[in-house]
Amino acid sequence: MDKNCEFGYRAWLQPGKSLVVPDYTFSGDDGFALKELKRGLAKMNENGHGVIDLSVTSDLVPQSYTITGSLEDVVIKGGCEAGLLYGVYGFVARLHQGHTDFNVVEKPVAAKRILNHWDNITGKIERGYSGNSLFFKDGKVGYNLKRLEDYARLLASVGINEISINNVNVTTESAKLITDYLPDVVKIADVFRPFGIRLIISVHFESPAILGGLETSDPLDAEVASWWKKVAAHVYKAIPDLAGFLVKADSEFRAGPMTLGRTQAEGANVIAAALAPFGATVYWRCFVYNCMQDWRDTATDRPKAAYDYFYPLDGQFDDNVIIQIKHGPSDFQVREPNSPLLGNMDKTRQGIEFQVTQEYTGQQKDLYALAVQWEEIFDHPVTDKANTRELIGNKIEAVVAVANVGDDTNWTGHLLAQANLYAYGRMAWNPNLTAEEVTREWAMLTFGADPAVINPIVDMVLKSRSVYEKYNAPLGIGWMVNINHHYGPSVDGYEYMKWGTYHRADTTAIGVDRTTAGTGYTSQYHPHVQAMYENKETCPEEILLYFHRLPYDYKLKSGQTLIQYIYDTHFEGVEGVEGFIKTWESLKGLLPEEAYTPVKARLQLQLTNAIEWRDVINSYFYRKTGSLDAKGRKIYT
Ligand code: GCW
Repeated sequence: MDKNCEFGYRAWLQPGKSLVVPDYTFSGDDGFALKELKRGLAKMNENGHGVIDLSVTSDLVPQSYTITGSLEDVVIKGGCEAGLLYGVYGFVARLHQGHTDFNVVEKPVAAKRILNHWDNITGKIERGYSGNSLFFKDGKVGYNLKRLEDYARLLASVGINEISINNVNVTTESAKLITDYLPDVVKIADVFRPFGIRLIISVHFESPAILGGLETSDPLDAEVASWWKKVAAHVYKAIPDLAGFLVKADSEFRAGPMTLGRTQAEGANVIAAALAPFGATVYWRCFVYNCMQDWRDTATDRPKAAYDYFYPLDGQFDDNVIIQIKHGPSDFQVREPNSPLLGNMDKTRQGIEFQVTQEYTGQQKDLYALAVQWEEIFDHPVTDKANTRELIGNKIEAVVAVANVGDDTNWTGHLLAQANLYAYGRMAWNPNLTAEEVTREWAMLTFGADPAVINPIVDMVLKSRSVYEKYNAPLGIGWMVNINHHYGPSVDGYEYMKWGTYHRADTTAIGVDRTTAGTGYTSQYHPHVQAMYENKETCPEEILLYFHRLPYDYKLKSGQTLIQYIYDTHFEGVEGVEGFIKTWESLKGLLPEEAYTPVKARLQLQLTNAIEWRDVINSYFYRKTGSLDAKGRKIYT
C-alpha cells in the first residue's frame, strides 16, 4: 500500500507512537487475544517493567470483560474468548485515552451487534459509497485475505459480533452462497471466527424453486420444508457456527410468502424450522410495503404498512426468528419517528435496523454524524413505559446496521465517516453512551490526544447532523431527493411516483395528516406516544411535517412562520458547512496531510451540495407561496 494511505487504513487502530507503557511480560491465556494485545502495544514506547495477566473465566458472563489494576500490573478477564478479546481492545483503547488505573467492568447491552453488507456478487455494493465489495469480485467470492483480517479486527475492536456478507436483494447467482459457493463462504467464516464474529448469509425466499428446482417455494409445502432442512444441514456441516439466514421477502418486487397467499410468519417459520436444530436464527426483515401505490390514492399511507402486516402476527413466529425492524416507519430518512412496531409484539423477538451507510444522509460526501441521530432515536418513547434505549437488551435483542465500508483504502470514502462505523459498534454495545462520548473516543483513537486537534473535530462532527438536516427537506418531511441515487435535491422527485412517499405541497400547505383525523398512522402507537404526535402543540417540532399538514403561515414556537423557517434553515445550513471548512482549515499542519487534503475536498463538495439544496428548496417554496424571505436574502425566482 502507498505509505501515504496507511493513516486512513488504520482508522481508529493507530499505533500509539507517543504513548509510554511498561515493557510488559504476559501471563495466563496465550491464545488469540494475547496476539492481538501484543499487536496493539507494538509501536508504543517502553519504560520500566509491567505485567499483564489475561484469562477467560466462567465467573463473568459470556462477551463481558473486566480490566483491573494499574499500568504496571494489569489484569484482563473475559467471560469467553471473545470477551477477553474485547477486553484487550478495550485496554489498548484506554491507553490511547490516557488511562493509567483500571477498574473496568463491561458487558454488552445487546447480545447481537450486527452489520449487514449490501454487497452484490458482482463486486458492487448497493448504496455503497466507498468502493467495491470486500467479499465479492466479478461474480464470485473474491477477497484480499489480509484486508479481510484487518476489517475483522476493526469490527471486533468495537464489539461487532455478527455480519451478513451479501445483499438482502439476493439474485439467482448470490442465492448459491448456500450451495455452490458455500466452500468460499467457509473461508470467509474462518477469517472472522477468531475475532468472535459469526457470519450470516442473506438467502433468497424462492431458493427451493431457484436452487432446488421445486415447482414452488410455498412455505406450507412439505417438499419445500424438507428442502430447507436438507440445505440447512449441508450449510451447518460446513459452518457450524453460522449465525443464521437473513431474508428480505415481499419487499420491493421480491417474492415472499404473501405472494403465495401465506403470512410473513409462515414464510419465516419454514426456514426457522430448518435452522432450529443448529441453534441458528432467521433474521426476517419487516420492510414490507406496497411499492406500487398510485399517488392519487390518499387512503394508503406507507408508514403504516409494517405494523399492519406484522402486528397481527404476534405469537406466530417461531422462537428462533428475530424480526428486523427499520428504526423508522419510512426508510432511513434524516428525521423519522420510531417504528411503532418497536417494543410491541410481546411474543416476538426483535432487532432494530439502522444504516451506517449514508444513503439519504450525504453518501459519505457530506459529513453526517449518525451517532447524534441514534442518540435521539434511543431517547424517543416507543411504548408507554419505555424509550428505545431501555428496550435494547430487553425486548430488542439485536442491533443491526447496514455497513458503510468498501475497498477504498480508508474503508469509508470520507475519512470522517469512519466515526459512524466506530460509533455504531460502541452504541450497539452500550446505547447509554452519548454521541459526544463515542465521537470523542473515536477522535482520540484516530487523531491522538491533543485537545487543540480533537475539540474542533468533535465539535464539527457533532454539529454535522443538524447542519445537514437544515439544508435537507424540512421538519421530517423526507424524500425530496433524486429518485435514483438519493443524493441532492429533487423536491418533487418522488411526488408522482409509486413509492408511497408524498409531501403533497400546494400553494397553501404541505404535509400529510397522519393523525386519527387523517390517515390514522398515529393510532399505531401506544396511547401517550400517540397523544404526543397527534397534537400539533406537543408533537416535537423537528418532526411536525411527518404528522401534520400545515399552512405555510403556521407559527412555530419560535414565532417564525413555516415558510420563514424553511428559508432560514436553508441559509443556515450553508453557513454551517462554510463553518466546517473554516474549522478544518484551522487544523492544517496539525493533521496528517493524508487526512487533511481529502477531507477538505469532501467539505468543498458538501458546500456545493448544500448550496444546491438551499437554492432548489427555497425557490421551490417561493414559487409555491409567493412569499419573500423576510430577511431579503437572495432566492432564485
Ligand atoms: O431504501 C431502500 C434502498 C434499497 C434497499 C432497501 C432495503 C437493499 O434504497 O437499496 O435495498 O431500502 O432496505 O431493502
